[in-house]
Amino acid sequence: MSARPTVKVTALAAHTPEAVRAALAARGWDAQPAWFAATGVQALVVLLDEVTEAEREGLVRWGAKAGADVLTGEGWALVGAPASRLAPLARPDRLPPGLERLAPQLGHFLASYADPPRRWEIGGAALNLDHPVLIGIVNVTPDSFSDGGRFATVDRAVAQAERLVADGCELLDVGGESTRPGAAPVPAEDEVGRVAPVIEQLVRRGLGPVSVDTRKAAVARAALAAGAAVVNDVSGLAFDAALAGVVGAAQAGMIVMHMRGTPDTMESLAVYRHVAAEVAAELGAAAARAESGGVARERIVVDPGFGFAKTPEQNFRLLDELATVVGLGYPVAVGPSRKRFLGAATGRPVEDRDRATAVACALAWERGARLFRVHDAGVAREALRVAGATTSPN
Ligand code: PMM
Repeated sequence: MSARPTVKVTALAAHTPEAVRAALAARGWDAQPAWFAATGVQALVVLLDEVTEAEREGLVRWGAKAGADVLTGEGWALVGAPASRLAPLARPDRLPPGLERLAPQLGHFLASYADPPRRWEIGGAALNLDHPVLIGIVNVTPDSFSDGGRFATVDRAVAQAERLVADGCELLDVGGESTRPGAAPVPAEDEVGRVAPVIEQLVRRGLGPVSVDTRKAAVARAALAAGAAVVNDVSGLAFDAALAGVVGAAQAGMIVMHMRGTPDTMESLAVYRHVAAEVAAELGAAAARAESGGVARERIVVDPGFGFAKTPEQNFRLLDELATVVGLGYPVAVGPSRKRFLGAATGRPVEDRDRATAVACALAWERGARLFRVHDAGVAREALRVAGATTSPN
């Protein structure tokens, strides 16, 4: 009797469905069923807050039957299971009795997990998100923290924009107010005077689409009139409640960024028990403010706001746990470019942080970010080309 070959064990990569898809495809499965099966066995962990005692008990009973891990405490439950096991919890017709309140939110999360947004609608156009999208920074502030004053004239701003576009940027973000800690506020008229002539020139020369980095409705209105297609609000609609209405009426795109307080007060507000979960919750609320203010969902991108009301350690936790922000279901932009936390890790001064920026961008791409706001696009583009090449086209 011939000996049987020993059973072979292969550890598949579990951080994306790709390895399971490839294993099934190699064994003759068609592409589509292989992909659906692979996303189904993908392990997910969701944290549910504000659950009642009865819901906790219901979840524990369901978990025991369904083979899901359920950890609970006062008011919360953490559920770990393959996506296919979690799916019934999102379906009102298949939910165990007593767990009805879970369905809408879970359904929303599972739907965007299975089918993430692939396009971002901006003013008059759409950006395709199937590859890393670079947003080039054109600062026209006299005091921006990393390139203060250098592009303060229209000609210089145009020259910088031309370089960024040549290096692959698909959107140019023009800002006229520094948001570094303790920066002096700029009156709206001064901000308009800085950004509007630059935006006009960029659009006229076909360097657009252009975004305006502002917290103020009056500045956004003037920038949109000058041809901007996106408003990038670092305050997440906390500074000027009228901003969403302006963006909505213009049918422009909007970046809603997370921060706490204002540039003056934010450093004292960098206190979190679980930074990624709290940033995602606050950012979700800000995006909901944008939607209820009139900005269509497909026009919204969210940004965790690296460096805004976060310590270096919190920025790194947030970068590692970026999938929590991606789980909100909006496309995610990140702006780690040249920031202090990168200096904390590398010991490099602000003018020598483009390599660190590129690495942070690649890590963020792997965790689901799609848009990258950078001062210098050259190295970031290379890093993102490599990172992008590891991701399957699904
Ligand atoms: N960072 C700064 C300014 N605007 N906007 C978005 N969406 N995300 C950011 O991280 C961000 C931003 C501060 O950096 P800068 O002064 O170098 O532009």
